[in-house]
Amino acid sequence: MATEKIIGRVASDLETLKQFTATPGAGCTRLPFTKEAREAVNFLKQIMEEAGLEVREDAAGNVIGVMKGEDPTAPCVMMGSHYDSVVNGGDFDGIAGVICAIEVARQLKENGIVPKRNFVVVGFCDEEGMRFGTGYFGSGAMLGNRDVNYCKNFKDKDGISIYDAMKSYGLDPEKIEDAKWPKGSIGHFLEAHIEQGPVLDTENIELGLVDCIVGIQRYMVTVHGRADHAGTTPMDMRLDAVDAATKVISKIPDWAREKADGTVATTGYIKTVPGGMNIVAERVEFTVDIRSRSNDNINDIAKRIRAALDREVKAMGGSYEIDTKLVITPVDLSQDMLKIMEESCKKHNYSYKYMPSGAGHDALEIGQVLPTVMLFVPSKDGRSHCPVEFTKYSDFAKATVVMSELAAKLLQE
Ligand code: HGY
Ligand code: MN
Ligand code: MN
Repeated sequence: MATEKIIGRVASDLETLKQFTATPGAGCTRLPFTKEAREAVNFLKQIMEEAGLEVREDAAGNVIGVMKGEDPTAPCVMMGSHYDSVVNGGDFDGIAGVICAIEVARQLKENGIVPKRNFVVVGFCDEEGMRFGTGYFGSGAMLGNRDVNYCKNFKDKDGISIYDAMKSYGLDPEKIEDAKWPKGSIGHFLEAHIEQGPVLDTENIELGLVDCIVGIQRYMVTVHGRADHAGTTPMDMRLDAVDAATKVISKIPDWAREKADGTVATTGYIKTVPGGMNIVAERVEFTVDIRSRSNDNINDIAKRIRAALDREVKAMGGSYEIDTKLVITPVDLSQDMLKIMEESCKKHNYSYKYMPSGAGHDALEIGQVLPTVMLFVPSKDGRSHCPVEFTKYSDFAKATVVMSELAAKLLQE
């Protein structure tokens, strides 16, 4: 039962965490390896300790709290989400899932559950990939998918690499592989998250049982032309990077719409250099984010983008390169765990529906290799990745009741 006590604890924790943003009054900006990340991690450590967990920070910047089970060597049950955010984002994306995990630990203790295996709460670092254009850094490191070269390879808009950002944050990037967990040490992964879309709110449904997560491919494309005078250079003498790039960019949404199955594609970032209104651009940088439940659809759109770049950039007389930032396939989540949560919803008379996730999550990375499940709570008006992102604290409380029953079952098997 989602009591006032549970609602009060979730509200208090999230109200405190709202303060740790680089853009107060303009949403949550909590990028990895920054002052705001450090403040949030310190607070998470404090409330994890207060919940009786053994707390540590790993080599990737993940914050981990362990409720010891009778057999600590058995595969653990892990629950968590990410503590970083996008720029000018909302106060609930990711971080609310970390709080839900801590709240589940509190309820397991209050309900006198004696776990046979460890219950591990995790706040992941840099799920969004907002600063370095990547994604799933903390959860990827936990699975052994991040190394020193990866840390050196990706840089933020100021040219600071993950490697250097980690060092200035107090981590040793040379030790990134220490964040890896031994194969078989994690038995199940659970993640509570805001839906970030309109379905639950529109249909007035309390909880979303997520049965699959879309695959994602992300690219940074740079088209090289030639800087020239915007007035004196005849049109047939220009190497106009914007002309070529926009002929490609403008086709991408239609290629997604043609799939007519929920496939989406977005160009969220475009930059012209040097960026003068009376200068023919020397180069254009733009991102592509393609998502679908069908990996073939994602590959097809990526292929069409390459073919269009070949055609348009060749016609312009310039060149281009594509920097691959993220390639991850769609994932089906655990039907067994979903069924257990469905029974809890029925028991507590919470309305629910099975649904896909159009957003990527740490569960997308982790679900590639082990039994994983997600539970959504409604996003008001479907808005997310913006300051108006909102979910009622009572919705999070309901999710913690359902997930603590799932966790209790798994921990006593
Ligand atoms: O981009 C996403 O889908 C997630 O919010 N990281
Ligand atoms: Mn997000
Ligand atoms: Mn998220």
